[in-house]
Amino acid sequence: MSAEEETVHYEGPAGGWGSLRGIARIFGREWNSPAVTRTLMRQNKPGGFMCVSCAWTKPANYHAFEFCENGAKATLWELTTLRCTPEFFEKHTLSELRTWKDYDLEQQGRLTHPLRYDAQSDKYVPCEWDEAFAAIGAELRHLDPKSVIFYASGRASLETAYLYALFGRLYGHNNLPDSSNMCHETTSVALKKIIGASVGTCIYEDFQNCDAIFFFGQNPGTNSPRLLHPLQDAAKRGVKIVTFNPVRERGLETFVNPQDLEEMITGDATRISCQYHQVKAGGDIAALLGICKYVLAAEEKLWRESNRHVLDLNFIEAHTHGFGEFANKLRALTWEEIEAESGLPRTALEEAAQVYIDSERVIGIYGMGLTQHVHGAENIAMLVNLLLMKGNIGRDGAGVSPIRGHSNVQGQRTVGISEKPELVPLDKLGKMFGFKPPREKGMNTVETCEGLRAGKVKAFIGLGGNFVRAIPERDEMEAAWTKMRLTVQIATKLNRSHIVHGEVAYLLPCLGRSEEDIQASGPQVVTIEDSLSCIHGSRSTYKPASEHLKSEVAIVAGLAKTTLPPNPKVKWDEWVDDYAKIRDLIEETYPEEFRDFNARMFTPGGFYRGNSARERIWKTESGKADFTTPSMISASGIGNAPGRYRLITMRSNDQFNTTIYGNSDRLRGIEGSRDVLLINPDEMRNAGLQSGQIVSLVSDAEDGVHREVGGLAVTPFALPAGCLGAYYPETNALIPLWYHDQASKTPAAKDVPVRIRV
Ligand SMILES: Nc1nc2c(c(=O)[nH]1)N[C@H]1C(S)=C(S)[C@@H](COP(=O)(O)OP(=O)(O)OC[C@H]3O[C@@H](n4cnc5c(=O)[nH]c(N)nc54)[C@H](O)[C@@H]3O)O[C@H]1N2
Ligand SMILES: Nc1nc2c(c(=O)[nH]1)N[C@H]1C(S)=C(S)[C@@H](COP(=O)(O)OP(=O)(O)OC[C@H]3O[C@@H](n4cnc5c(=O)[nH]c(N)nc54)[C@H](O)[C@@H]3O)O[C@H]1N2
Ligand SMILES: [Mo]
Repeated sequence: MSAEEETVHYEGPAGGWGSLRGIARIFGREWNSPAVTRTLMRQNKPGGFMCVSCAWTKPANYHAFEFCENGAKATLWELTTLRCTPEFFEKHTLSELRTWKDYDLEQQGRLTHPLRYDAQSDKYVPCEWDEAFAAIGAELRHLDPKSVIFYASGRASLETAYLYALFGRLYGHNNLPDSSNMCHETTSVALKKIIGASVGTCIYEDFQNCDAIFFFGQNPGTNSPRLLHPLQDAAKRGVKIVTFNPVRERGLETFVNPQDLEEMITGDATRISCQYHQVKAGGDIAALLGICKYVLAAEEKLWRESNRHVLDLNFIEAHTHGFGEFANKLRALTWEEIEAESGLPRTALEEAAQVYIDSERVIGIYGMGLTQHVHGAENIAMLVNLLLMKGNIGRDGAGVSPIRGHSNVQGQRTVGISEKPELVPLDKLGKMFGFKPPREKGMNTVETCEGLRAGKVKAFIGLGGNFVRAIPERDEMEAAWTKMRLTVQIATKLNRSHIVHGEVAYLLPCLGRSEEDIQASGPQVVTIEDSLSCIHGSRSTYKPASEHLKSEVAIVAGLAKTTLPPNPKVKWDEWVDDYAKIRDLIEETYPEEFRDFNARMFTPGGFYRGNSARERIWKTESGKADFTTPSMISASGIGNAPGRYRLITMRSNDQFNTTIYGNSDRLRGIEGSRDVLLINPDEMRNAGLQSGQIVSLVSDAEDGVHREVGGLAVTPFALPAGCLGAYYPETNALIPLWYHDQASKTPAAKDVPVRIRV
């Protein structure tokens, strides 16, 4: 049997009929209603509503259906007809609900009423909004603001995010962690340090003008399917897409555009990647060092032989810092070291390097495969090193392009949600609202968990998200969570973070972005920022799930009003009545980025907020773009040991983070269960395991802590030697809290040290 036949895999292309069947299987009838169809047709178009799924850009030249399989799933999940009412909570205690699976909790549908935890019955009971706001305000007034966390998941609008951050600072802290602390914080820290801009430098046109794309650790087929459109166009133009990923992801292999009738009928799939390198998890620093080493050798050879250059020496001279040291490192490294750590042969890396040498304009794309590592920042720095060698930043058709996760996660940071006070215009806020903003650094996600452990965190407000499910070290954290005095969750659907709770607990149901939001001045618009730094207005006319829901803006304002003393410059009611006034505040705070905000928010394709690195203005310490010489060759935080594997925690095609839509991971051929352990067939045999055998994973982090996740079915899958795959969030109990990127504290979820226990 060939290795291919032996493993679980999927033969069809990404997209195609499978994607339509994928939607129909989950939503059946629901997806046929005229109101739902109308809403989907307006998704991601100017004047319509912006998808709640991923952050990929919404181009001006949109398709008839500018939504994808997973965007449609996310919208339909929000527009479901199922309701999670007070009657449901009357029937179930929270102790009982804690034994439920994530899927079954969310499957109850949309939350309809504000709820208060009643300790006597161990149930959530309905309450009035005013009662909830008053009680929460009273609790917050009694607590030390420094002991309170205001978490945000990256979905809430710019308007909500701005007010939420303002509320936090008026209250007296910078404790504003965000889902991005588990995601692209590595990007924000690394890019800021080396190119002086914390976000990607590419715009949409770059994808139309590039000659090659180097693609690291991002899975567009599942996580940003609309990115497959420009990738397909690029591949058809002959752009060379060179991919590095331990998993052979279908979306990076072949794609049939479900929007293209002819392709759908003929089944003509486009090949996406021209080279696919199954790098070992944590092996990207080594792989990139190998590529850079070959490029440098090619430069030295060409110069010797014909006095010409491979590198852009003018750019390196005028715009960068640290090249000499980096070049010395490349010369000193041996190919043996590079091959051992990357898991790739020298010839494969040379082949990739040759594409880089031959291409005039190159884009580097990446996702969680680079950011979620102990040396994630060095992963990103190495990709930037490669790009800098030929001046591929700040030029048309070139640049670095991190693919963001949540639909407005980048924007929330832009408008002030940050635990890092130095990134926020505090003086300006102080003047605008007549107060002294707190200067002390706030807690990020990992620090919040450390604070919980130490008993320093007394209250947690969650603006969306599912914190206890998303974080590492789950078992210890869930226990610590219940020691808090107050937990408040603002949410659309029931999840684990609502039923693990503090002494006083409230669950506040909000409108989703796909629903109509009417306030005193009429229907409201909200705005978001996408992965390419374009700002879009979003408006929906869909009838809300319940008449008792409030908008996130109204909930944040409601909480702030009962918590803070009156301040004539802070006009919560006026802002809730008309969100255009909040946009005016955003413009006043960030005049360069948000000029004429209200007038420009429906610009087709969004309006671009600009990027200094794209203009080759380097706001770094050296005043230039920095070459980084990594002191390590592996992104892994812990050495190799016999029996130790690197566990990759993965997303399936049927989930959005902790929201599980179903048990199909179609594009990987895994059906029916998420409780699987993916392993290379040779490795499986070497470990004496059999396909289908049920095993446990135990932590091998050498810190004496027992962490275990059991009930996993061994599944042969084409992974590099030494790597395992299993799903997030089920396996989060295996990630030590201390195991995170050194620069940004992003948990290292893509290389978790484990052993298999039979
Ligand atoms: N449908 C759907 N869409 C989503 C989400 C979702 O859960 N479902 N989540 C949203 C969010 S918040 C985010 S952040 C993004 C996440 O989107 P991605 O960035 O794509 O995140 P992952 O799927 O976790 O992992 C990305 C890829 O990294 C690869 N990988 C793992 N380890 C390594 C490594 O060491 N090196 C390399 N080169 N590759 C590696 C994995 O095989 C995988 O293909 O998607 C967003 N969009
Ligand atoms: N092991 C491992 N752990 C990971 C990751 C990984 O790859 N591996 N990925 C990390 C990443 S990239 C991220 S971003 C985090 C995700 O962490 P979070 O962002 O905290 O989690 P989500 O699962 O996206 O949150 C889902 C919940 O959000 C609520 N919700 C949905 N829509 C709305 C809305 O419009 N408003 C409000 N207020 N609430 C809403 C619903 O109640 C839903 O249950 O997980 C991280 N954790
Ligand atoms: Mo994310």
